Amino acid sequence: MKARSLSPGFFRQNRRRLLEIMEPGTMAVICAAGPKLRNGDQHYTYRQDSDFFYLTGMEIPDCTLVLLKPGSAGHETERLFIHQPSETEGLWEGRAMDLEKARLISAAASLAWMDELDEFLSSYIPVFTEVYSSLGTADDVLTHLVDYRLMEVMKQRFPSLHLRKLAPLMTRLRMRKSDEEILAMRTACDITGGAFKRVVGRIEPGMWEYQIAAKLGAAFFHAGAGAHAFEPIVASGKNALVLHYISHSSRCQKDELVLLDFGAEWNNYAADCSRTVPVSGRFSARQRKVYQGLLGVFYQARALMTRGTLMRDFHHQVCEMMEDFHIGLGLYTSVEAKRAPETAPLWKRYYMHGTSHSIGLDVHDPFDRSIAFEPGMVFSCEPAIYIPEEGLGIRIENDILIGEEGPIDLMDDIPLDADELEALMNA
Ligand SMILES: [Mn+2]
Repeated sequence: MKARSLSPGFFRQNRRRLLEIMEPGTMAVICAAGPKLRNGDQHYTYRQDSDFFYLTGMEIPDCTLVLLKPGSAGHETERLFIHQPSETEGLWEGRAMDLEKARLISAAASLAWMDELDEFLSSYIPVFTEVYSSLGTADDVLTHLVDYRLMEVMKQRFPSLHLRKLAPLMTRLRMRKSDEEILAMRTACDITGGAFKRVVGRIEPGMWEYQIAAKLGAAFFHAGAGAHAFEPIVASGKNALVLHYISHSSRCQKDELVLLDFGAEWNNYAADCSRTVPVSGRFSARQRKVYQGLLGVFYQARALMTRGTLMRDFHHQVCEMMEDFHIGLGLYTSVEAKRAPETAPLWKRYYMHGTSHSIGLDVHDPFDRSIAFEPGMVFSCEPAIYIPEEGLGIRIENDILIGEEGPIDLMDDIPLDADELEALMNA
C-alpha cells in the first residue's frame, strides 16, 4: 500500500461499535497476524489480519488490541500494545513504529509496548473471565497462531478463562461498509479496471497465460496497489472450466476465449473482477451468442441487487434465468428441465457456483446470509456458464454496492459488451 486512505477516526469508530455489541463484563483480545514463513528464513509478504486492521489500522506484526467492557459501573477501556523495535531490527528493517505514530494511525486512547501485555492481561483476566478471541474453529489455529499461543498460556494460568467467538461480532460490523471503506473499494476497483483496459489490448494468440497474469500484476503495482486481493485466474480455452485455475501454464490459442478473474487490493480492501475475452480479439459466432446471452443474465441479476433481498432468493432467481438461457442455447430442452429432479436441476451442470459473495477487507468477506441486502453492503455479481462439451467457460463479474436507490456498479466503466471488448482489443 502506497498511501493511507482510512482515517484514525474510522478505526476508533470500529472499536466503539465493537464495544457496543460486546456483552457487558467481557474482554476482547485480538492479535496482529504473525509473519508467515515461506521457505528457509524467508517470509511471505506481510498482510495484516483483516479484523485487526479494521480495529487498529496497524500493519505490523506483534501487536495486540485489548478492549474491556465492564459489567455495570466503570469505564470501557481500550489499550493497543505495539511491538517495540530492537536496535538490530532498526538496522535490518528500518522499522520506525513508535507509540506516537501508532496513536496517530489508530486513534487509540491508550497505548503501550508489547512487553507490558502479559502483566495487563494477568491483572484483568481474573475479573474478565469471558474473553472474545479470533479463535473458534480448528482452522483458526492455523490462521490465528499468535492468538492461539497467547490464549493457551493464559488458559493454563487462569483456568476460569472462557473463550467466546469474536467472529460473529466482527461479521456484523464488517458487513456494512462506511463511506471511507467504499472509497477505498472504489479505488481498488478503479485500479483493477485500469489494469484490464491496459492489458486486454495486448492479449494475442500464442501468449502464455502467466504472461497475461504478469501484465495484470504489473499494472496493479504500477498504480500503487499493495497486492493482488487474491491469486489471479487466467484461464484460456478449457482451463476456464476449472473454477480456480491458477497454474497459468498454457498458451492461449487463437480460437479460444481467455477468462480473467483478478482484483487489486487498496488499503487492504479488495476488488474482484472477471472478464472473458477472445484471444484473437474477435468472438466467433457461437462464442458471441453465449457471451451476450450471459451478459443479459448479468444485467438482469444486477438489477435484482436491491435492499431487502436475501442472497439465497437472489441466487435462486438468477438460476431460473440461467435455465431459460441454457434452453435458448440448446443445452437442454424445457421438457428435460421440468423432468429433472429438484435435487439435481439441469442448470447446475453448467453453473455450479453461487452468484454472489460479500467483498471488503477479504475478497470473500464475512457475511451473515440470514440478513437481507442493505445499503452500504458490497457484493460480487458473477453469473457464469461452463460448457464442458464445447470447452467453453465464461464468467462476468462486477462489484456491486447496495445503494439507497438501487444497485451501484463499482465497475461500471470496465467494458462488458462484446462489441466494446472487441473495439478495445483491436484499438
Ligand atoms: Mn468473486
